[in-house]
Amino acid sequence: EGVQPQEYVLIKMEIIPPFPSQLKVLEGRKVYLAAATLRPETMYGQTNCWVLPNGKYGAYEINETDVFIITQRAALNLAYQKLSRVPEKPTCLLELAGHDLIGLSLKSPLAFNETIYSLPMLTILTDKGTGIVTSVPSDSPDDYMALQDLKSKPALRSKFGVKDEWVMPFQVIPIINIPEFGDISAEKVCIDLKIKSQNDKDKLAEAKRLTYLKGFTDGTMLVGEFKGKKVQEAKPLIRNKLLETGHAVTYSE
Ligand code: A2H
Repeated sequence: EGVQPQEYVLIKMEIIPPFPSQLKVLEGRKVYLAAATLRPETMYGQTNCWVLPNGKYGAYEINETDVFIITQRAALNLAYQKLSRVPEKPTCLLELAGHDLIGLSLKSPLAFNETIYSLPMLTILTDKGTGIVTSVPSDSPDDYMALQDLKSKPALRSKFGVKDEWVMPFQVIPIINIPEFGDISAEKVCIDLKIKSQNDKDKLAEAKRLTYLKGFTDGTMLVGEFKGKKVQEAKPLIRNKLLETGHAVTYSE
């Protein structure tokens, strides 16, 4: 972990009822997969959510109405940031494995896709964020490669019980132009660097380094309410809008 605290935006990805059997005890509540992001301005381009199949998660009461599915570690941190029903104490309604979360139907704020699905990503770290990641393959090399892996490898889909219709209809959506990399920067950089899979750690680190700073300094929004504005300008506006409308909360660690 860095010396500076990192402030994330937690995107509330709502589980659309009816809930599957392993989540039935939560039925009737507002239940969200809460995804930690540093790029709230990219939420238009969400194609799916990522969970770690072997990760441990829980359904935690955030207030009288909302339940977040996140790691225990994140729930404890949130409890000390005034985001728990009982002050400074996470209350877990249900323990879950990442496997239990694959294939949930979700509605996520700003996403052009009305319904998206939770899918397995093998490189999620359990000691960062909430252990839940939203996927924006146009602008995140990790997301682009993990989605490519699922699309191109039927054996990987079947290993995790992933149905074709949770993956195959979802195309990469151009949302930000970066002069050097075009309208789908993650795809361009992954192809240029000849990245083979989500496990190609060193090359992915280089791809992220190349796109991350440039996206912020040189990017222009192609879509949404702030279309035509620089990412630098749009980012805080979109962040604040997500927070004010109750579609997201902030989280530091
Ligand atoms: B970002 P940093 Cl479009 N394990 O959100 C692995 N990755 C995680 C994670 C975890 N436990 N928690 C969050 N993340 C991802 C969007 C995005 C992100 C775009 C482009 C780049 C990007 C959509 N995914 O991050 O190590 C989340 O993905 C590039 C760094 O704290 C989060 O933001 O700097 C980012 O990593 C946080 O990474």
